Amino acid sequence: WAQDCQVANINVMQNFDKTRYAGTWYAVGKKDPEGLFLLDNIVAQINIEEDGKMTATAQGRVIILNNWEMCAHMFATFEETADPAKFKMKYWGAASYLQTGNDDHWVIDTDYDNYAVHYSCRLVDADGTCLDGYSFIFSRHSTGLRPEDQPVVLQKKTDLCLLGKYRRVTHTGFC
Ligand code: ODT
Repeated sequence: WAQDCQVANINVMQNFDKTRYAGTWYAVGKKDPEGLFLLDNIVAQINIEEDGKMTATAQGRVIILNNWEMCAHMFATFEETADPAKFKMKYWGAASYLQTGNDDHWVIDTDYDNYAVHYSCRLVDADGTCLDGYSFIFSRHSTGLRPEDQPVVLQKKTDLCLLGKYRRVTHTGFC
């Protein structure tokens, strides 16, 4: 069996429960997209609104205009799709010069209490593989993944054809 790396064949979380996904997540690993935006100190807060819709806020260190370092405050709304683990995420910043966009937000795997593996392909190539995408490894703990979660996450990185493409996201208290 060979990995085909087709975006359409990526397995996402089964029976995804957004209410259990809610709360604070610390990014501990990230595979960057082209035109990287969030650098480190990335913390996301997922909320479930009274109407049941998922929203989020996030912050992270960014560098804009080449050398202006700041903490970006970002907002997002999520549109549900036929698959409960696949969302469309519309996002924007607290300031107009921050990034805006509409990305896929796929939950690949999570135990809800410790780790989550996120994936977003922005551009699917003609051969069905991802030409430009990003992925976050989230932890409930700012210190990183628990040792017992590391093999699970490693397997998911491999499944996503992104093994070796992640960098560690540090939390220094900048944001
Ligand atoms: O850093 C990059 O280059 C790619 C990331 C761009 C999207 C960042 C927008 C964050 C929107 C607000 C909050 C959402 C939280 C969701 C969790 C995961 C994705 C950031």
